[in-house]
Amino acid sequence: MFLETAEILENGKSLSVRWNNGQSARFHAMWLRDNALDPQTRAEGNAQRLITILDIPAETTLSSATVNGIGDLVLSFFPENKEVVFPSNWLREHNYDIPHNENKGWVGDHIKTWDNALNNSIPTIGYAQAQKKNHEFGSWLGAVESHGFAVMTGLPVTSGTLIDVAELFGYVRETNYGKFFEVRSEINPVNLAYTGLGLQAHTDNPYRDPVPTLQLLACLENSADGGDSIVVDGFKAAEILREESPESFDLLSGYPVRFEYAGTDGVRLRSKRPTIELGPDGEMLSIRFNNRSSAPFTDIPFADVDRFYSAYRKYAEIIERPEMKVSFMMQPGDLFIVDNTRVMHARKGFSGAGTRWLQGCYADKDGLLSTLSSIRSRAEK
Ligand code: AKG
Repeated sequence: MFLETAEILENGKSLSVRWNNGQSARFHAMWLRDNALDPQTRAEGNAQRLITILDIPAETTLSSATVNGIGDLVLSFFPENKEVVFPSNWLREHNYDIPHNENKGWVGDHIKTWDNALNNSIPTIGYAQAQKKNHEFGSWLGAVESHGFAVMTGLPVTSGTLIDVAELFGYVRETNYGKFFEVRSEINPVNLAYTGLGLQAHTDNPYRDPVPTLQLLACLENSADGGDSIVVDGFKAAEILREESPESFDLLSGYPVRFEYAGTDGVRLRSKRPTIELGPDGEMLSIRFNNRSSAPFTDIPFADVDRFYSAYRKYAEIIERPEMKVSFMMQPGDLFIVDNTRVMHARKGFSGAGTRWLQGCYADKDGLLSTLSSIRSRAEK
């Protein structure tokens, strides 16, 4: 696609362009100057910006705007008298003159919320395939981005292999639980996860700030009775809450709650964040939900506490609906990964003569998304 016209508006404070498909957009002179692509503004190679906002004159306007022979935009900025070319496709990809989402709790197009229909199509890859870091592995990472949940099978049943999985796409986040931790019944557990109790659907470690954004759990043994794994999409549950009770959604996104962990000597972790965290533009950013590590809520005005508890209960009830739950039984060599800012995991209680042994570790989404993006751009070449 190429540009056909460019017209200066507001005495040079902005301009309007039109592409050959009829689409048009406006851009501000200040925005264009700040985002200039020339080598004095952006370093060649790493593309980092070489100037600060203070290097741009506050009175910047456009003194001329034309379309060149290949349909790109050529601009002159006043008072710097600086000429900059903007490729037509770059402008289209960075167009901000578009309708913006005004609903609270919207999710981007890259996010697909789900319920238990996902039981029939859980994104899954074999470990051997993942190690090739090819297109299939890219699709699996893409599922972690879009669904916040995916399964890997065929791992060697040896201690620590989950670290090798995390290192296929990023970096392990080491915590007070170690580089990885054992999830099995213990006599004096430092965490209720290390017992045979059932665990309500939760996001992990909400008492950290920032929370680990990914959790991996790998199975080494599973011959106990019970212990089924369950995952629930916290964004989907929040969407349902917003639909069924907008007031509850506003309460859970409008007031912070507190979390705390003090189960090990020398460790005292605390955080204060909302259950449903929204960005300043209303985008749903994350969920923190964990009955075991909730601390007393002391930031909700007295007058709103009853309404808050009723909202909190509604959200918990939605999470418990059978149609929200994807359930599966982990077998030795299986691993699952969740986006810990969105997807909750639970397990049924287990007992009996057999053994259930999982190992868990944390990692972060930035590394995963960076690997995904580089696999995708390799595929485009
Ligand atoms: C955790 O380690 O965070 C758990 O929730 C344990 C899950 C399980 O045992 O299946």
